[in-house]
Amino acid sequence: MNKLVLVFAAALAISCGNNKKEEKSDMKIGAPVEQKTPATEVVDDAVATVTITGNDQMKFNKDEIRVKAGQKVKLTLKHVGTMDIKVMGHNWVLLAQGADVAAIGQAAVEAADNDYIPADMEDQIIVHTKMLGGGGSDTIEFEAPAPGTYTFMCTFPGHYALMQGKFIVE
Ligand SMILES: [Cu+2]
Repeated sequence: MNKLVLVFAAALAISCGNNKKEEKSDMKIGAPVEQKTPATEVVDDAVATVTITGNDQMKFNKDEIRVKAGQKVKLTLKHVGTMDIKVMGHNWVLLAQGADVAAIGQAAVEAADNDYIPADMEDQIIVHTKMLGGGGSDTIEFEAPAPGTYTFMCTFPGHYALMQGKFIVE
């Protein structure tokens, strides 16, 4: 099973190339920014390409992201506002199942010197982007974790109450 998936993934990677992926994601970027879009932009079976934005109103444009188990996730966070990183910084942090969102959000306040990632809680964090100010962008790649529902959040002080959502692995 796994071997077959790998062969399939390799074949797709060879046949699709990068051009097709970029065309598809550009089409999605053209969608209205303020609309909450639950969908994931699935490029092929092996890679889920996701773009999520944060703005000056302290909001992500998605409150749900869905990917499939075994997929590689290529996630881009864009800060579409103009405010400074010190005032309205945003990151995208994927938490392990069972992680305490409020505890991490509160601990992050003390972690300014570590990009607002509390070092002693990194075992509850699967992956994260860097912190961005207005106009910034960061892309991360990771393997989708085991099927289940995870929480994503922004750990900038005070943001997690509004800036969190569900990351669902099917
Ligand atoms: Cu934020």
